[in-house]
Amino acid sequence: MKEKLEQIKAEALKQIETVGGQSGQALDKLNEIRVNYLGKKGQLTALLKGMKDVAPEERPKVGQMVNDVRSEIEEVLERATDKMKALALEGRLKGETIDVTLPARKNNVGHRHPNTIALEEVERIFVGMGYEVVEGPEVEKDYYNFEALNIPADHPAKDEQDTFYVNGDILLRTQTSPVQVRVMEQTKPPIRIIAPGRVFRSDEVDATHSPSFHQIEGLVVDKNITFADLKGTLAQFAKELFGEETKVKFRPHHFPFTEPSAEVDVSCFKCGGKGCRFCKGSGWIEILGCGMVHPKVLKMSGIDPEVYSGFAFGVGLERIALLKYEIDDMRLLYENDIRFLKQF
Ligand code: 2NM
Repeated sequence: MKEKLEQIKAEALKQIETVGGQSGQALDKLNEIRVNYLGKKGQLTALLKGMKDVAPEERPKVGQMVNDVRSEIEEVLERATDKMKALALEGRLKGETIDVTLPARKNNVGHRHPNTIALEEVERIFVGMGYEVVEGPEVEKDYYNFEALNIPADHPAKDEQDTFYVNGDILLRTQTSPVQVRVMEQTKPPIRIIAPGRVFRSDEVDATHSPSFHQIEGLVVDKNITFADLKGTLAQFAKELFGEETKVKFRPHHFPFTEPSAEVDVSCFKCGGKGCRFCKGSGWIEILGCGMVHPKVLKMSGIDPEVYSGFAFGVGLERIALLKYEIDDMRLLYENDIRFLKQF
């Protein structure tokens, strides 16, 4: 019995020792050895079954010997298995070594949207003239969007078809002037602000319309502000935006919140005013609306029109972007087609 045990042990250890080669296969082989010697139908188990032939008083001693051999084989197997696993890991890590000399994968760097480029350009111009940039809520009270701007209940701009209502009193702002009303309520003049932001109108989508677009409105309130200040400011704005040669033309217009009011054209920056396809032959391009803030509007916001006066203007951001980058369809600004956006 004892000799048999020694023989099994020597055999097993030798087999374990000779396992090598490819690590995956080596691990399989080690498992095979485990099953062969230690498994349910293995050689040591078979030996234990032969215990009935051993004299009863010898059994504990023989049992102890079998267990010792089992432990030893187990231990050696475990060490061999660990070693093979370490070898396997080492091999895998070697295979995954990064070649730092390979050229890097090309990185696609994005850039600002043409709307944003145009917005930042307009902001830069007005901040340079001492204006502050202010923002306000896109969901507004009827009061700030219409009433405080002297837009009466029966004004066409209030038509259900043109305005998105949340309820009878709350709506999506149709312009950013409500931001300016809020500033007038809270600030003692002088006020010099621009209010850029998203506005909403219930318009069908086409090349020049969208239910959601962006506006930049300006407001100046102080003592002795005149139409001459408005004219000089917008003339300077046009020069900075479209070039030093740019001229401005003020055409009488009507807005409920300004009096007098005007629409402003700039000389065509493509043809210099001679007339071309870009300006549809007229030499002029319409860019914004403006006027002297209506005394009623100042008064409603707590500013005394006998002491203060002001001018205001509003310009569509998309209109500026379309003109500046010679884009002929506003929808391109919203589709986020990378082939389009890459061009700016
Ligand atoms: C425009 C045209 C003319 C305007 C008026 C005001 C306020 F709040 F002072 F009354 N903000 N913006 C205004 C004036 C806007 O957009 C075409």
